Amino acid sequence: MAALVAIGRVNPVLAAGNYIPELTKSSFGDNFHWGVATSAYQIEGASDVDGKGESVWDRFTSRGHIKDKSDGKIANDFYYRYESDLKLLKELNFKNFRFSLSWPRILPEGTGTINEKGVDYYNRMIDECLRLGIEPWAVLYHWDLPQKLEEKGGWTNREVVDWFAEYADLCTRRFGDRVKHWMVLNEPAGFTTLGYLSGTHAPQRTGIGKYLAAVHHACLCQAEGGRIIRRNVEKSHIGTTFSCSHTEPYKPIGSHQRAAKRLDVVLNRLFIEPTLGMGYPIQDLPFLKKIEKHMLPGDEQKLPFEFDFIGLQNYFRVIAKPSLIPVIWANRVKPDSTAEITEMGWEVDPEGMYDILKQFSKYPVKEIIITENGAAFPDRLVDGRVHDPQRINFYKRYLQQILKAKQEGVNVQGYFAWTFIDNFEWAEGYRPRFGLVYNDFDTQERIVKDSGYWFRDFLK
Ligand code: GBH
Repeated sequence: MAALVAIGRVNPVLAAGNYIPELTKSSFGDNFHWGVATSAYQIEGASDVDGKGESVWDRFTSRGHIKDKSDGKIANDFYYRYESDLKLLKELNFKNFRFSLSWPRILPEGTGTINEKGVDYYNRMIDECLRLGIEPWAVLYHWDLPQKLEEKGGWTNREVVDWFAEYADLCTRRFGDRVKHWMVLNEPAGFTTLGYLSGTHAPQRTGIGKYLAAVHHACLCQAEGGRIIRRNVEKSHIGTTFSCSHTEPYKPIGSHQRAAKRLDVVLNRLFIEPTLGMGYPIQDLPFLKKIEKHMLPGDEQKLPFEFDFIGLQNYFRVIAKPSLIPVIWANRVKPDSTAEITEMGWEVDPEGMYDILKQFSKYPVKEIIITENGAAFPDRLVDGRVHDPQRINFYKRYLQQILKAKQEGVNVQGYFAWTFIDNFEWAEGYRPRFGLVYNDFDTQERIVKDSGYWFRDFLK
């Protein structure tokens, strides 16, 4: 805690004696949704079988952009192993499974011809969930855009709104009789920033103009996707997910506070505020005015949608200081040497989860669900076991902060651990392991980590 104080964390909770509630499943309530989250490209494998089309991630990985030169061709082989994996999920006492639908598996060209074998796979997987008493939670888009669409401009082309509408319509018609929980996008801040600005992710086509176009089109799809689900799915429970990080100034002085505020705009506010009918937060980051160049008359009315829940995904806080380069809204300060960090270099900061929940609860949203939270640590398989006390500790502390926020009136109704099984961690490859279950990538053997057993007992 000393390290946090040293970098100027202003936390009234700590000042007030840092009350931490006792962690029990029942204190979250009987209707609380406990689950794990996954995504198609990260676990399915089968990247070019049964008619699946190429995605931007197939292309990106084939160019050797991944740290360990790997790709998602096999990943966890979940496409073929979903039955035993879902059985294992049930044994760990999770009742909810979050997965994403792979757009190019369903529509290989992005639009037009339907790949029935891909649809079949999801039908079988969804049916297996239901047979086991596991609730399926589907995400329409978790970053694997069909390569064919990227070749037409991808998220920077406004036509993506029509392409996405066709895809969303198809998915909800085919699966909506059985899937009731839907999420439109996974972390639009993630795929727009990493894919079209920093270029660390696919499709690595970067520039401020491309980024802003992608942001606006993602916001249009977010709302349009919601409307399509509502139209096609009876008794639906509709959400979308946002990454978020509690943002603090490095020093308690004006320039740092302003930097933190700018970073807060791009990390936390940019995608939710248009959905709520508040428009883009241009006032607090004037540079965003350039987004208007990508807007057509009537767009403002198309941006809002009343979601049943918003999914928040929180991993770390962000500390900001000003940047000397005008186009960069702020610099991020790396955690210092005394901070507790994960294998991703992310700071373990449970209180940041509490802070961000408090921040988002000020918006008029019906319900919040933590749709991702978790950590990578350097796990080792020793004598058939994986002892990961750091991860157990991580989960306990983050869950305590969620519970605390909930007890103070924040309407959090679910929690999804990221993630079920060690998988393809995007640009990092297979090294950072986030799973509750260890994966031996040579044999595809699944070994439940101590943290997996911890959840099993906690959820009993
Ligand atoms: C999630 O992203 C992903 O949904 C999931 O697929 C992934 O495996 C998991 O986390 C673990 O990494 O910081 O300005 O670049 C979480 C990481 C945090 C990345 C927020 C994007 C926002 C844009 N994301 N970040 S920025």
